[in-house]
Amino acid sequence: MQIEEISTIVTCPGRNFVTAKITCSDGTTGIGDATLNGREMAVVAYLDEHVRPALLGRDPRRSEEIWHYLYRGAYWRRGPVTMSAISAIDTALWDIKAKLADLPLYELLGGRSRDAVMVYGHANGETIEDTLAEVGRYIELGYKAIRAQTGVPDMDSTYGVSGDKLYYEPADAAIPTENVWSTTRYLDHIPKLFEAIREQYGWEHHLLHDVHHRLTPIETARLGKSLETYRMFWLEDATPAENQEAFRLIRQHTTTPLAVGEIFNTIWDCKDLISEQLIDYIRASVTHAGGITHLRRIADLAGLYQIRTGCHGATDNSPVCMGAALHFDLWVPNFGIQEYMRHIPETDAVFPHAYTFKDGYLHPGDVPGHGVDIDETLAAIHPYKPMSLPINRLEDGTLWHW
Ligand code: CS2
Ligand code: MG
Repeated sequence: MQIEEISTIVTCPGRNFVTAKITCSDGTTGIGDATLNGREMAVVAYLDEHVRPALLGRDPRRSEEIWHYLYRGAYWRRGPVTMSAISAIDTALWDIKAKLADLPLYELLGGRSRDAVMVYGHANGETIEDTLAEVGRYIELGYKAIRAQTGVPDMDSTYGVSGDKLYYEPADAAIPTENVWSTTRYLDHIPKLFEAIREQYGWEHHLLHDVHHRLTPIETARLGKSLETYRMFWLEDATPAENQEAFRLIRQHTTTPLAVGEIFNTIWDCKDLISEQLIDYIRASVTHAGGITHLRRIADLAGLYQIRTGCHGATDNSPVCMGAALHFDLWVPNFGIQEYMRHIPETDAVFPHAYTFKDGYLHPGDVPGHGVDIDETLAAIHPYKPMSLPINRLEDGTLWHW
């Protein structure tokens, strides 16, 4: 059996997605998500120019060897572009492997460790009142866990707040939109949001919040302490995590659980965070952290230190990522939670899938493979649209973290 063709399908049904499709000599196909928000075409070039020629003719069942062939063979290891390309190929090969076995992907990983996958939705609003209403809507939709984000008085924008409530798409212009940020105003305001949520909705639901890399470690410690009263499920990406040691300082000051890792792309990005138990949830995703093959390794390391998974699942992770992630989530012993930002109907039409939502849980379905397909005819009517993520500045113009 051989890899006969590898194609990259770029489509923009509401937002840009890149899908790697592998076709085998027996006709079996598999797909993987290769979307890197704002840098999509870099991954397309990597796949078309450097991966495809090297893999044609190889045995698709040798997925572990192919992973190392692409990782070590690149010489220039790691990084989001390389690892998104490897992730997409790996996911497609696991999809093929499961189809050849005529089994849902989770069975090949070790079978179910739970009945379904608890997910969290995104409630956001310009004001605390608006966000409270959105939290209520997610509770009505059956969510057990809700991420809450709100605008900050006297700030024109902040992360995670959008006009469109159910779908949040931050890549909003070809040339980066410029946002302005004030840590002081933000730190004064956010505790009021969670006080209001607990006051109005009580303690039955898990509450999450994403700081999106914008604080220093000591500011994170301050925010973590100020939120302890509201029993957060996690505080996410509070400070840039390249400096893994920074989390030692945070840990000295607060018991608020910490989640990090959606922008990580290998185990090396989080080895110290995990082995020193500096975080509580690892957010690495199937799409950006080396596919199923590598994400299993990250999860197994995390499991040694009682750290749980909380895979990234934003709108720029395609339904292919969501489908593969749900098979991973159903299996992984140290599962924590799965992010679930719903895709718009236009996107779902291009990516028919077997996963379903019910009462705050997702289930991947039981069709062979990861259960997601791509309608290439529909995909073709949505041409790529250059879009970038915003940049962020402090009020004095200093470039900050978006
Ligand atoms: C966010 C993402 O969902 C999240 O936790 O951090 O929406 C992130 O902003 C986007 O994936 C960036 O493309
Ligand atoms: Mg995030």
